[in-house]
Amino acid sequence: MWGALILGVLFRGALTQISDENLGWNFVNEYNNKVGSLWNENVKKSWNYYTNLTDYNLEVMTNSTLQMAEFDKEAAKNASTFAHDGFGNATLKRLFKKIVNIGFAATNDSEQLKAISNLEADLTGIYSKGKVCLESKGCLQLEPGLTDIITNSRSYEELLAVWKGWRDASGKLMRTKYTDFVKAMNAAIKFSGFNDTGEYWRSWYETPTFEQDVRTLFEELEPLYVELHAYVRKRLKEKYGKDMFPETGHIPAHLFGNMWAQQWSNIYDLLVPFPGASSVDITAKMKEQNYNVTHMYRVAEDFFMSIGMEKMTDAFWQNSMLVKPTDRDVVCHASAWDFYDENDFRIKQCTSVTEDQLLTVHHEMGHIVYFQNYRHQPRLFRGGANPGFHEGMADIVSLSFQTPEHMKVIGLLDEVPQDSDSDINFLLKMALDKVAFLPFGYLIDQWRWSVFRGDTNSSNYNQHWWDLRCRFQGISSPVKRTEEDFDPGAKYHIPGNTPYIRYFVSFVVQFQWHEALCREAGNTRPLHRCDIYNNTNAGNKLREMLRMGSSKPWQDAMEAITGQRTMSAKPLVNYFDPLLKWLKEQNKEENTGWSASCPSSIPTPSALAAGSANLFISITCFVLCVFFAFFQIR
Ligand code: BJ2
Ligand code: ZN
Repeated sequence: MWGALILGVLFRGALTQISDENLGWNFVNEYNNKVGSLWNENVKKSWNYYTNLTDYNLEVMTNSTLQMAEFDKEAAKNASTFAHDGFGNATLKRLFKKIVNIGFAATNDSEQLKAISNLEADLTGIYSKGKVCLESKGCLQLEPGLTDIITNSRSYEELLAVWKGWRDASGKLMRTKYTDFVKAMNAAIKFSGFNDTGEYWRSWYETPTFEQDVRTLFEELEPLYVELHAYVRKRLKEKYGKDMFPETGHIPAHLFGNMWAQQWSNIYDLLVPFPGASSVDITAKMKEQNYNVTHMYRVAEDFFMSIGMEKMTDAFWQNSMLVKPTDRDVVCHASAWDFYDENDFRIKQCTSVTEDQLLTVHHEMGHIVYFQNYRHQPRLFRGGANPGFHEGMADIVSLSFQTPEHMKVIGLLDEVPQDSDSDINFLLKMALDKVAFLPFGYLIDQWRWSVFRGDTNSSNYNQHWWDLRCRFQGISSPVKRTEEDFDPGAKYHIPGNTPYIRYFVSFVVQFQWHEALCREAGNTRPLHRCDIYNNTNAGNKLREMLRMGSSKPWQDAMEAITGQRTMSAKPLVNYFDPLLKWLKEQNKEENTGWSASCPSSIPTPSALAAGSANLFISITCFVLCVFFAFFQIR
């Protein structure tokens, strides 16, 4: 299938490995040309499934994935006829390395691959079709219905019903399939020489000390999180009553305005440090100004263009799915798609008009801007410098966009406040997203790596999940959990099989980049008030990194933007320094921190306790009545 070039290559390769780099270049060029239409077809078929969850679309997608795996295997075999390890040209060597490392496709058992593809799609389907039926509001999906309630309700019981309902409707149905999924992936990845799937995922970071490096970063950031946690706990106790909180210091997981307690800014109204000072309700402002979905995407596009990035292509506007269709099941979880033809880039999002969603629009468009910037690269290099870089790029704009300065520019704030109380208000709001996320971003793959290693299995999936949630986030389940439940499955990236440590990396590096770009922009304000909007110097600096795609090790990409070659937690710590001082002051009387293990008993809300007491009384009455009636009759 590779034509004369490969035949020649194979013939000579059978005798001795080829060291001629010119032949190597011919090989990778031919690979690049062939892979274009194959990847394009495969992405189209995945898109068709994700935007219309039918069995037929699933079958078409799976067939295409299997076909691609065949191609990968053949290409890897042919590439190994080259002595590529000895190539002098680093780019050529890197391209060969990518052709040879084919991950799961290396398996000799196509049934395994089929199982992986089908299970991933099945699990994603369960997540995306999940519904919770509530007495008061009918049956709701995660987006927008359940999310609306979790975001806006301030009733302990209602939040609890939605929190538990979602876990019953999603994760709980995935247990067996997930166990099979792990088994199939681990079996297949052995053919690529990895001990387990976690080791394979970590290899994308090309850093032998990666696991230790992220641990060190996390530990550097933990003191900041602990202070935020203590402050939030104090305020939530005031709202919901002390007796709702376990003695261990954990916070019940359903009270954060977010289904997974991963980002907490939706409960900012309960936590605002200085109610008299400036703070805006962006969602309310957006509604007041009649924002619609298209306008949200235009606002994001305008930001990227203001720093010198290209506009979205016509294909983007024609092909994207920006609102939730009403006539079919789709995967609502927002995502960005590269079709590898240099023109077709799409976002799939069930967009509603809220502040959270406006940030997600910027996030997904950030991915698209990365795609656009590396589209001139060979297809094998069309990826982030590492997965954390793609996510960092997706979020970088959020640090400028949310400043009061920028809110004023786009008309969502009337006056830019200059007083220190308003500044603390703003920093707390940012911390509720950017600091609260850190332990969550860290722990998801701690759980998955442990599952892939075999240290955690189906007999303790949920136990280990909650051990990590309690230990790192300091949150606990508001209702009893058992191994009947599978709470990891209630978070998209577990059924969707998207590695998660990338987001932890992103939340660290985005502050490094923000600092570097603000320096480039000649910013004189504190880092948290810097807005790079309209600054093409900052944009050019960012582009230097984006253009590289994955053609160089990530350390080179980091150097292009920051001048340093390592990840560092310092810029994030510096950014929040004024808030940390303020939080410490607030927490003077508090016992900060929490027990390493989960609470052994769960406080029960009085209404629910009253509910169960009533039920007990009713049953007792019923039994007594039957008893007396029986004797009466006799
Ligand atoms: C909302 C966002 C992901 C993302 C989607 C789904 C999984 C991968 C992609 C990739 C991008 C790429 C998301 C945002 C921050 C925290 C996290 C969360 N959706 N993905 N194709 N986020 O990263 O955009 O679009 O690399 O090509 O999941 O937990 O919400
Ligand atoms: Zn992303």
